[in-house]
Amino acid sequence: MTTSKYSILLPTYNEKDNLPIIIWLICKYMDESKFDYEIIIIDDGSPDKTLEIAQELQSLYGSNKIVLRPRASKLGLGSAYIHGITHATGDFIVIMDADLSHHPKFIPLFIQLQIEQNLDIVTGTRYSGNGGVFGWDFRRKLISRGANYLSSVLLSPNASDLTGSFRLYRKHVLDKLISSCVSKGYVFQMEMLVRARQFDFTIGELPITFVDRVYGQSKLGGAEIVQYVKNLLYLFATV
Ligand SMILES: Nc1nc2c(ncn2[C@@H]2O[C@H](COP(=O)(O)OP(=O)(O)OP(=O)(O)O)[C@@H](O)[C@H]2O)c(=O)[nH]1
Ligand SMILES: [Mg+2]
Repeated sequence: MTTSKYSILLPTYNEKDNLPIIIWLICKYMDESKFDYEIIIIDDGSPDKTLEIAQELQSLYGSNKIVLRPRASKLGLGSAYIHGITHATGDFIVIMDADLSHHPKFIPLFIQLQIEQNLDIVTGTRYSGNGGVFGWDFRRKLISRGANYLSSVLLSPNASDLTGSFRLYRKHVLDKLISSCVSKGYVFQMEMLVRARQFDFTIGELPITFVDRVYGQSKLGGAEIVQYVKNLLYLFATV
């Protein structure tokens, strides 16, 4: 049994319907496997009042389990992670989406794999083994596959799912990666793995099933795709 503590970062923007379910699931799976953990919710002033729900959940589960680190306005996902990490007290950080696309049942499996192989990073992959994507239309699948294909051609990394964001990091490894990453937006996740290879950090992959967000609106549009490709080319040219 490990004595490590795990800080689970949940960035939220308009996730009031998903939050109670994801918190319940995280606690269920983490309590069952007896790992020490905290959940850090970083809400960016969601107009749907996600923060109020988070406060109710905190009084229900306790402030040692649920830590609130809200910000006043929507400052973006990348900086939400950084903000969360500065408040994390764990030896390991788990990063996941709060929209139920990432099932908490995988977290103990990430942890087991990390322990077995003494890894620096474990990354969920939708594109190898039993991994997969459910609920996406053809367009969305094509974009994700295309983004992964393009980046694997340009960057030839050692991972099959570069754009996924369900991962476990050793704390000091994540600190180092974040301080060396330059990109924002969707490409950020990819740059983290590319830099990890540069620094010779060890990476393990765990096949995950990814389901489309349960409640709320998707915001992936043309502008995000254009930005992704621009950032990717920048990385290609500089890394
Ligand atoms: N704190 C914070 N969280 C954010 C921000 N943007 C997105 N999120 C959260 O980050 C996670 C991932 O964002 P998503 O909107 O699910 O992004 P996606 O999975 O690419 O797209 P869809 O699920 O199709 O909408 C979710 O938990 C969001 O609520 C932000 O600016 N600030
Ligand atoms: Mg999502």
